Amino acid sequence: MNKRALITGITGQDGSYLAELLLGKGYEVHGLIRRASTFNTSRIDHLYVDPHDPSAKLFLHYGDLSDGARLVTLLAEINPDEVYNLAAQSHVRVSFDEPEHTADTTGTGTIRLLEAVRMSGVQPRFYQASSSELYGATPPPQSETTPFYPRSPYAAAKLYSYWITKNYREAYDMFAVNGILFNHESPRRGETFVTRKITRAVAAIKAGTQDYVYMGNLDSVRDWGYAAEYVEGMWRMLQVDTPDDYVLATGVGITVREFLEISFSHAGLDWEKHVRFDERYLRPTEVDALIGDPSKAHAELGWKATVDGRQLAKLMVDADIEAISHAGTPWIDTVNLDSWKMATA
Ligand code: NDP
Ligand code: GDR
Repeated sequence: MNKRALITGITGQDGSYLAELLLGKGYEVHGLIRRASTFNTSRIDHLYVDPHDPSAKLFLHYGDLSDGARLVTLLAEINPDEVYNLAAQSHVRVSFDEPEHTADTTGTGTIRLLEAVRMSGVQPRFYQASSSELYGATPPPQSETTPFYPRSPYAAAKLYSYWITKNYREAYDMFAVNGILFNHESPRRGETFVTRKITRAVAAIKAGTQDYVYMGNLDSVRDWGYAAEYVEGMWRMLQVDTPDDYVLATGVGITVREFLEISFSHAGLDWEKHVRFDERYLRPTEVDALIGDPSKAHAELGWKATVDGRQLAKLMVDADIEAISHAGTPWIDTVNLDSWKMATA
């Protein structure tokens, strides 16, 4: 029998890569999607097969992490072997504007899902999308033993989710793990996160449809990796014998300024001519530097990132330039990672 997985947040960046990975491994994949007035499935449309087709392996279900009863009935109906909780209000800056909503989705949503697992009587392995934002003000390098110091409503909500996942592991003997993932990006990254904002702007400026991009703090340091590699790490965390928490990171940190420089120069542009400051992109409390130590994941899961922030900037610029040239969206990555690495080695 093939395994069955439920992914919350399947329409997001990570959800789409994880769905691809699991379908490729022969899983039956179920995804929770929110009802919206417009279609919100563009990242997974290429995976969709009409459910009437006997070959269909991907099934989508309406639901929301704010609706606990729905989660119970859905879990009972699907009876998954693995649950990946990726859904969240995931934007740090937005969490200062919508702190209560962020707490409800990114924090309380996790306990609703964990309780739904218990109440429905199913026994899946459970993955919680924890974040390097938990470290906040604690300086790098950050590992599984580094103390947390959240600096935003988003990070505080994720802190609750981290601890409640750990508590359910200890209290109810659940196979529940936290993946503490450092920033990971891709051509499918949401357009308002800094990397994608930059690479889309580079493509538009290069195409002559935009002159400037307005940015906030350029001094912060992030450890940017490639999302397609990180979902493999998530899956590996659920395949081990004993549940535990793991950092996934590249171990390489660069500033937003350096990501700008690399992205613009890759397209033959001078970033200083096109970047302007707008204070609206500043955060009331900033996270200055995140650089992960992924040695535990390497030793115990055999997982290692091969693409760092410098390579990622070029990969994402290439994809956005390619997408703009045919007025498309790069949901289906136009860049094959292996051929890209060979071409730029
Ligand atoms: P995205 O913002 O791309 O995707 C978030 C997903 O959550 C979307 O599918 C969204 O649905 C869904 N969602 C939001 N609110 C709800 C809700 N109330 N009920 C059900 N679904 C909801 O995030 P990423 O893919 O980048 O990240 C995945 C997870 O990993 C998130 O929890 C994020 O916080 C966490 N994380 C991400 C990191 C990164 O660098 N990408 C690093 C560390 C942690 P819709 O499409 O309808 O909006
Ligand atoms: P982050 O990602 O907050 O690290 O959270 P984001 O890309 O939003 O910001 C990274 C850094 O860039 C600075 N910055 C700007 N950020 C945005 N979005 N827009 C700007 O114009 C801009 N200018 C400068 C920010 O101040 C910040 O220092 C992401 C999310 O995916 C979380 O869900 C996840 O948990 C963490 O990564 C790990």
